[in-house]
Amino acid sequence: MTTPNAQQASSYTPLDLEGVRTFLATLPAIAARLGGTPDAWRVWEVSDGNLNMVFLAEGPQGSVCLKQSLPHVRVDPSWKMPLDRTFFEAAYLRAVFPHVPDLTTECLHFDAEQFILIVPGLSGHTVMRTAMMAGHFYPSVAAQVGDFVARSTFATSLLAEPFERIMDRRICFARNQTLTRITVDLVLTDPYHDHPRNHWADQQITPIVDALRASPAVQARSDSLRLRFLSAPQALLHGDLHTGSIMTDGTDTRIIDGEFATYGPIGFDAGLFSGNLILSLFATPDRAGQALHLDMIQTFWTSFKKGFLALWQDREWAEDRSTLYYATTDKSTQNFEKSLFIQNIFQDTVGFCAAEIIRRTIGYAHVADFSVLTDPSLRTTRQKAALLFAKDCLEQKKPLKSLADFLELLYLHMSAL
Ligand code: SR1
Ligand code: MG
Repeated sequence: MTTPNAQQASSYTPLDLEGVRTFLATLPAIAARLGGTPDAWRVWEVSDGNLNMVFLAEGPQGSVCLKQSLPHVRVDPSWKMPLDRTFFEAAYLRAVFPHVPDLTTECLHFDAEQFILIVPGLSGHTVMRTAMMAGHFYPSVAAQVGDFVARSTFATSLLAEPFERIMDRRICFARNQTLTRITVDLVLTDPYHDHPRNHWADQQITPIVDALRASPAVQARSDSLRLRFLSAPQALLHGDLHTGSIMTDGTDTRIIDGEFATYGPIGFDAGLFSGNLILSLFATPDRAGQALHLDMIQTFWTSFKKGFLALWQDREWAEDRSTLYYATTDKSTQNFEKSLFIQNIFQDTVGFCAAEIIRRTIGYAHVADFSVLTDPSLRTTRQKAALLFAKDCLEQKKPLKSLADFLELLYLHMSAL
């Protein structure tokens, strides 16, 4: 796929409901998937995220989801933005779908003039965050997301492919600079400084914000996470793997919304997902629900690690060994190198998890999870606890070397609730 020049899309028009119907009718394969005649299709808007317009269309035979970029942030029209994000989402789906066909959606069509992406509709699925806010917690979904991160990142890393293919893909995704800038600013920079985009719900949170900003260890770690995000192109990342980017019916789970895709450290995807599980944990009123979250965090990491190492092992057994970067035949050296690699991903995961918790509580884009707590003082207590946990993760006064260390720290912060 050639990167489009978004500024040259002169015929671009944002679609309304009737425009969606007309557009879909011009695409024979999509019209056949929906079945019947266009006037019989039900078309409705389901835009939910911060950036784009999203529509569903349903016909007698099936459904599709149509996503169109706007020339600005959907929730803030004064924040202008180029249109090319749906191009990168389409490119992401084309790169990873062959490796995770059961865990994401296929790109059925991309229109480079209108910046429209079409994927199959997911009827019967609910956004994972919405499901969790309604009290449905799924360890099986956590295992599936771990598997998704393992398969999508391994397949697009130097461990799986010749460097020439990786470099070509990096060239493509290196152009996703608008959304990479959002991540660098909103996730990894703004919360650690005074910035007009930051906000938080209650003044009682302010002393923790001040403490975060006054902590040399937090400042140093956030600086190194920013550098790591931009300078460790280990694999093609989803780039925004929060629980709003996951749809599930409890059995079938699909990761959507890969518009932030870029090459980066694998722990970024793992960290964002873990961070969102932990935000949901702190927003969960009861101990039983919290315990299920601990299961999900553990299950996610275990599934990721097991899946990643299994793929690595399979790769070593493959006949073509010419692109193996860890090709020593000495088993114990190999195992040592692999454990170091996973340990590095774990350290990144802890750091990006903490960064996600912090930015979703005091940055520009918050999570809805805490709105289930109707008592404002309980909501503040829980948000403060989440922030203090994240602060400890960044400071690591006691090193977090393993999942057990990480869970022990989490447990400590939960027991204070
Ligand atoms: C202006 S975009 C704000 C946030 O929404 C997206 O989903 C990403 O998480 C981004 O950081
Ligand atoms: Mg999104």
